[in-house]
Amino acid sequence: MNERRKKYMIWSKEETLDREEIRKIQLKRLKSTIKRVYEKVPFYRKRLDEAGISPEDINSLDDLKKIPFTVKDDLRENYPFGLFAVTKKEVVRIHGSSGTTGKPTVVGYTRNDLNTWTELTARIAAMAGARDDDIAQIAFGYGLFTGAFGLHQGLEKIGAMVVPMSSGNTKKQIMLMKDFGTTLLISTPSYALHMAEVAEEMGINPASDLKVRIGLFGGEGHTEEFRKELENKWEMLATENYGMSELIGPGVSGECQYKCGMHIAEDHFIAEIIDPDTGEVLPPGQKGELVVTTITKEAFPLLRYRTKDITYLIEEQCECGRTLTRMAKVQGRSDDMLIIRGVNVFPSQIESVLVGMKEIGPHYEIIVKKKGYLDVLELNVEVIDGSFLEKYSKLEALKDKIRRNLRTVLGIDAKINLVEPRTLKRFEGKAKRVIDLR
Ligand code: DLL
Repeated sequence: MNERRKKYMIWSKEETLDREEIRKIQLKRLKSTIKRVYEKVPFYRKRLDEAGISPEDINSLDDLKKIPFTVKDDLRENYPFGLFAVTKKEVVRIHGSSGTTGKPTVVGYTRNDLNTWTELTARIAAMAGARDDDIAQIAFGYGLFTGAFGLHQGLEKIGAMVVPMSSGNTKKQIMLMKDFGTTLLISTPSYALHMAEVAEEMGINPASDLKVRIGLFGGEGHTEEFRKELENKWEMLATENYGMSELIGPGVSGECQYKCGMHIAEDHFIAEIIDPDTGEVLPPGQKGELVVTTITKEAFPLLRYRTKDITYLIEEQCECGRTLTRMAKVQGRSDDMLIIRGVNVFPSQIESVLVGMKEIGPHYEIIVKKKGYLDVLELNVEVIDGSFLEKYSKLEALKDKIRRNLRTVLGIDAKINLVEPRTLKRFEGKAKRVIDLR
């Protein structure tokens, strides 16, 4: 990669500051955030008083450890606006969690927050290689969900031509992609896969008939095997981006073209990894739950928010020249972890076995049941070639192979059901592949 191009992709100078410099910025912003929430948010004043901490006690980044965690239930208990640190008059936008049932988690943005967010999504888009001559099709849902609006703002800022398609209406998505010559696709990875399939049904080869060169994916995890599948089908660079509505939405971290972990916007967030059981802070490289403190948010600041996402931090310098700490691919959420006959199983481990086997497609369902007192793991897996299902011996051999591979990775047995191509559910947003019937 030549120097000019490399420079182009680095959106803001904060991405390449010395570590010492970044830490200085973090401490200054942390202190002012704590002072502000102590003054403005009764919930935090009470929490900090109860813990015997006053804002003056925070004098180093290490002092962050003294501050109690904030959890999702705190947000629920203060629904809708109880944790806002500004008056409603100063709030210019509301977003919310993507949960489909119950009350959403409400988050607010001041005008400055929206500007910050725009900068951060421009940063991750540029990191992936987005440019002002790109045509960016947003196939995340517009609404309370932060995915669409967040990336929309950032891509406009970069100067790309934004197509606000929203999710769904897949045939029209493909038609516009072809007619407009879309070069960037913004969606969940599972929807991108579904779109490729629908394109094929329409007689359009996503790799050769469409011009999509980069996928900015996020909102859910996917394995490296799944990424490969996407990159092959679309002949694109698929980058992964992490965020959460409580923290800001997309823009918390994103991958550059080297795809070796997501660069965290450390000038706006302090990331820690903790042992989810003890709350102890773990060193870089060690896997645990991601805890994030926002240090520039005005309307909805959060101190040490437990994300439940399992990952680890990477401090080694990246080839792209950015000095920001990276977070590894999220392995899963601690509340997604299945305990099957006492064994901890992340759906992503199952995905990494299934996706990439040449006989089967990337579509599967994980079902966990009880048989008597015993947990049973059952997988519905789509084969690529339907005629396969007619050859009993081949079918049994394939089931056996999947079972064996799974046993090697998980250490437990699974019942495998091979099903016809295109029979399992497809997703236009975040996929739900686990059905726990226990
Ligand atoms: O999903 C924000 C977002 C939108 C990020 C679009 C990136 C792109 P929520 O709806 O609040 O916000 O869901 C947040 O989604 O705690 C993770 O469990 C999961 N998640 C988001 N991005 C990733 C990712 C948006 N790249 C929750 N890998 C988070 C794994 C992800 N999980």
